[in-house]
Amino acid sequence: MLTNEDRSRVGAAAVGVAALGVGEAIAATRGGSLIDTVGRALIDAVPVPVVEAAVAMSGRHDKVATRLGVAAGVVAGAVGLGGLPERLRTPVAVASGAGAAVLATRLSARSTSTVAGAVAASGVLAAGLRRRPHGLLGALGWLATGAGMFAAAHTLQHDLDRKQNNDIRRIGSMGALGVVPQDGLEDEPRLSPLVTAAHRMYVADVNLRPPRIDPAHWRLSVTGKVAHPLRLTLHELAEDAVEFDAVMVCIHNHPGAGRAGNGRWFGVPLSDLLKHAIPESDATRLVTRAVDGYTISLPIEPLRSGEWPGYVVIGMNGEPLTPAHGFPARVFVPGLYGQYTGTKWLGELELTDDTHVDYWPRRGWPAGPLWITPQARIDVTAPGRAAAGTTTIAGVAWAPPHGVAGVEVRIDEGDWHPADLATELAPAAWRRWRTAVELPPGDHRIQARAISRSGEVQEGRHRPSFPTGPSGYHAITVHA
Ligand SMILES: Nc1nc2c(c(=O)[nH]1)N[C@H]1C(S)=C(S)[C@@H](COP(=O)(O)O)O[C@H]1N2
Ligand SMILES: [Mo]
Repeated sequence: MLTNEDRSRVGAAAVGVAALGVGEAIAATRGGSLIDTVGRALIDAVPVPVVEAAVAMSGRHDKVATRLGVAAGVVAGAVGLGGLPERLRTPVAVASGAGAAVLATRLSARSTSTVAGAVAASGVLAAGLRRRPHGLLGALGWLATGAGMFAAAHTLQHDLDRKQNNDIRRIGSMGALGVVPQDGLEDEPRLSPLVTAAHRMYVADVNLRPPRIDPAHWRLSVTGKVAHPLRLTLHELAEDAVEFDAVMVCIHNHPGAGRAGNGRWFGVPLSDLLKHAIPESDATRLVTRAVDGYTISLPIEPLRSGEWPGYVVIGMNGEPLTPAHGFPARVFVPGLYGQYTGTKWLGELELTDDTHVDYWPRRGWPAGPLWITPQARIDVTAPGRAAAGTTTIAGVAWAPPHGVAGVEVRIDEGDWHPADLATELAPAAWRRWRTAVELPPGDHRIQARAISRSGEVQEGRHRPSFPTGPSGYHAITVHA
């Protein structure tokens, strides 16, 4: 049997669901989201060890996990609110709504609708919790309201996404993927493709949903310490863009994981843009700033000289960037880890001095930039059961920007044996490899390591991602 206390808790939780649903629906009318705004505030506020643990635990589903966490937090908050003396409930509900509204103005690109959503949600919360207890039937009514509102929010967001995708489709091609690149290992179907399709590419960022950017109004501005500020359209950038092949790797990619992908990118060399803008003599940092204010900065000198070939990228695999991967533009310096390479959803390149501090260093990461270390991943054979005798082992390896000079494989901590390397697409791209090993019956541990053309051998000692990047070998266990 439910006690009265239980009933009132269930009722308060249901009011919490309804309040969040109403807020979410109102925010969605112009593409905002209350849950995502609070989620982003959470991501920005929790200490780095908590972020690291969450990334490790939730992997590819980190965004879903964050949203569920926010929703659970709001519902728990509503239950807590319901337990307060009556005279405190309204002020606390209003205060939490005001807090969310302030966050929205600071963090959300669509702040007006998100602020309206926060106000509406706190109103529903205050009204719903004015009295208690609620009967179970009443709770069902609040829950149904919440569900309907979430459905409405989903439909609104979906329509806006469809409009954005249509805008992107109308742009047409970005680069010429006439021929599909080949490296000679096309007969190994279980191996990762040589070029990662955009929809198969990992997604890593602090936004719970990508900012929606209208390409007709978007401009890239080059500002700050320059003699000749620039304002460029997507079309103007496309006229000066070139294609290049390179692997993008997240610093959270521990050996064997999937936070890496190889693309054929289309972009304007940063050295060209800098030449046109004419940096002033005291300009030392290039700040890449996303439309939502997120920044990653890079030293100007090696970019200007071309020592680090960096690009403003506007296309991937012959098409415009997808929203998840930074449409309409991102900065990419092959060889640097994703969180140091430049921002997605680029709005501005600002030339400044070394007083600028970026998002990640403010949160405890080294100022960087940090370079990707050589890594080999085993894709074939899958962990588990393998036939005894000759078994194919194959995978991908990278060591940007110098390139992969060798991949070696060993069984049960035995001697390292070189694998065959596929044709290299580009030094900064990933390189596929394959070998055949003899497996006696029993359990075996198979490991691989990469060696870069600069002589760097993949480090075998395990190291976590924080603070300078992961190390260790990918290992799979098979039963032959
Ligand atoms: N604006 C913006 N750009 C960003 C990030 C971000 O959070 N916001 N994350 C960076 C990180 S940590 C990585 S690994 C790469 C990931 O790019 P992808 O999602 O296209 O794979 O984007 C980088 N650029
Ligand atoms: Mo990352």
